[in-house]
Amino acid sequence: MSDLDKSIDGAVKLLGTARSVVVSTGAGISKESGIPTFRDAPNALWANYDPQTLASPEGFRQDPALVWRWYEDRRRMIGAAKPNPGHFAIAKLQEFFDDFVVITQNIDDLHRKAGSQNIVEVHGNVFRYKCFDMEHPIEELPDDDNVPPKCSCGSLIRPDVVWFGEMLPASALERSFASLERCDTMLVVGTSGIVYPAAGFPAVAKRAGANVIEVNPEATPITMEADVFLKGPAGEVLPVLVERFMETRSE
Ligand code: BJW
Repeated sequence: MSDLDKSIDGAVKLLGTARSVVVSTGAGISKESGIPTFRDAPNALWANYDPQTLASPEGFRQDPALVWRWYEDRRRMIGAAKPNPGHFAIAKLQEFFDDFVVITQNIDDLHRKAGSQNIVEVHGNVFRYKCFDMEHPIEELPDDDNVPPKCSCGSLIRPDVVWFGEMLPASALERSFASLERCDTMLVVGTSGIVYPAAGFPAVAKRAGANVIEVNPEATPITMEADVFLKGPAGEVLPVLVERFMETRSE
C-alpha cells in the first residue's frame, strides 16, 4: 500500500464520522479544467504583467483598459472550461451530509456547474459586474465602445471580484465563519494558503475542533495544521477518496 493510499484511508475514516463538512477550494482544483492557477507561469499574452498588480484597485485606477482586457481574456477562457473530476467528486460527496458547504476562492463558477449546491464565493465571480465607484450591480453590459464600459452613474464598470486590499463581501465572510465554526471535518483543496483571510480558514476550523484534510500536489503553510495530507492533483485524488468513502457506506 502506498503512502497516498494509507493517507486516503485515514481521510475516509475521518469522513466516516463526520456530520458537518466544509470544503475550501483554491485555484488548484480548476487547474485540471485548463485554468492556470494564480501563481503558475503566466500565459504568453500576459507574461509582462504581474497579476498582483492587475488584481488590485490601484492597478485598475492606473490602467482600467488593461485590467478590463485581462479579465475579458480570462473570462473567455474560464467560460470555455468545464468542471473536472475533482469538482464532480465534491458535488457527489455533498449527497452524504446534511450540512455541507463549499467555500471557494475561485471566481470561475465551476463548482456550481459540477452540481455543488451550498457554495460561498469569497472572492466574487468573474461573470458578474459592478461599478467601481458605487458598486452598483450591472445586470447587462451597456452596448457602447468604452473600454471599460460605464455604469449609468458615470463610473467605470469592473468585474465583481475581490482584489488585493479590498474587503471580502460581508455575507460571504459571515457564512464562511459560521460553517467553519460548526464543521467537524474540513477538506482544503488546491490553495497555496498565502492569501488572507481564506488562508486562515483551516485554523478557524481547527480551533473549533475540526479535523483538516488537505489535497495538494505540493506542501503549503496549511500542511502543518492538516491531520491528513493527500499529496496529489485534486482531479485524481478526490475521485478515489469519494469512491472509497462510498464503498464504506455501502458495506
Ligand atoms: C493543485 C493542483 C491540482 C496545483 N490539484 N492542487 C494577513 C496577513 C498578511 C496580509 C494580509 C492579511 N490579511 C489581509 C492581507 C492582505 C491580502 C493578503 O492576503 N496578502 C497576502 C498575499 C500576504 N489580502 C487581502 O487583501 C484580502 N482582503 C482583505 O483581507 O481585506 C481586509 C484587509 C485589507 C488590507 C490589509 C489588511 C486587511 C483580499 C484578497 C483578495 C484576493 N484576490 C485574488 C484575485 C481574485 C480575482 C481574480 O481571480 O482575478 O484571489 S488574488 C488570487 O489569490 C485569487 C485567488 O483566489 C487567491 C488565492 O490563490 P490560490 O487559490 O491559493 O491559488 P494559487 O495560485 O496561489 O495556488 C494554487 C495552489 O494549487 C498551489 O498550492 C498548487 O500547489 C496547487 N495545485 N495544481 C490541487 N491539480
